[in-house]
Amino acid sequence: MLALQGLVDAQIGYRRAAGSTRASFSLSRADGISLSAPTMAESNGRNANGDSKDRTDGGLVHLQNRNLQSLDQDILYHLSLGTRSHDLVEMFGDVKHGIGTPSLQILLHEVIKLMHYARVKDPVFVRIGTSGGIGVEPGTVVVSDGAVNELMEPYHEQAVCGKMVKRSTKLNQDLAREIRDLRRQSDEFQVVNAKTMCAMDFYEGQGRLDGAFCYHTEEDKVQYLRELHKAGVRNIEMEATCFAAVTHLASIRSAIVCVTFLDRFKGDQVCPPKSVLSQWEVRPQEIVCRFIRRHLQSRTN
Ligand code: R2B
Ligand code: URA
Repeated sequence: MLALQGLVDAQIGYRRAAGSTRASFSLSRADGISLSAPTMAESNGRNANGDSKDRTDGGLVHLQNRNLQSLDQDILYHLSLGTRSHDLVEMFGDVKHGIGTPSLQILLHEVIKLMHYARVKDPVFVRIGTSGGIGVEPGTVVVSDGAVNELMEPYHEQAVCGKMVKRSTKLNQDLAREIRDLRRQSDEFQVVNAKTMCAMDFYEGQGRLDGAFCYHTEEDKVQYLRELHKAGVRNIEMEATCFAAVTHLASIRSAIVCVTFLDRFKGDQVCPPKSVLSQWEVRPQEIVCRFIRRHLQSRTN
């Protein structure tokens, strides 16, 4: 039997709010957030551990990153908000995200147990989602043939009872190739096999310069992206190592299929309009549907 678990960016617990496809908001006054240029300029020199004496001013939150000053607008991608497109002073976001390895790992534990109790045979798990590309055309679908951590190691690390446990992130190469080959000539996008880097954070952890803090330089970022590219990495997301390691541990065949939303060599912000992102977002689903169809057909023939 074939069971497919499509994990769309592990967005567990999302509720849809009007006008938002990614998160839910309850709106009220934004009286705790400020982006004051002088404070950012002053505070950029602070040490990266966050050891500053007083980072608030009458309760206002200051952003310690002067890079933000040069942005035309700051797109808060996960919140579907922008500093120009929305009146943030009028809005306050109470956001419920399920992004990253911790929430995914909980889900995988329970889905794997479910497979066992339901007596499912030979399941295939596929994670589908979005990612940032490295040196590939935005909109490209990357079918991972390896998953590495931020240090480019093929492991998922986790503390268990106070001891670090390293688990291999080996992915099934035949499955990765089979899914890549499902691209049709008529598809307006490329489908490639490559390594995927899994980060614990969207901003500093992915070398971005546009987080609320930034203590690295543009040169550090570019050098890091070049090293990743040289190691065969073509996209960055936030669940791959956990997904690969946990399914490998459970002897479940699995694949990771993610579309890229931007080329990180060219920037950090996810700029394409929502209509374009929505079209790109379904590409992994299209490819994976072809895979499901093919296997269902071969079972009925
Ligand atoms: C890709 O996109 C999400 C962050 O924007 C995260 O879940 C991931 O892996
Ligand atoms: N998801 C990520 O984790 N990184 C990106 O750059 C885009 C989507």
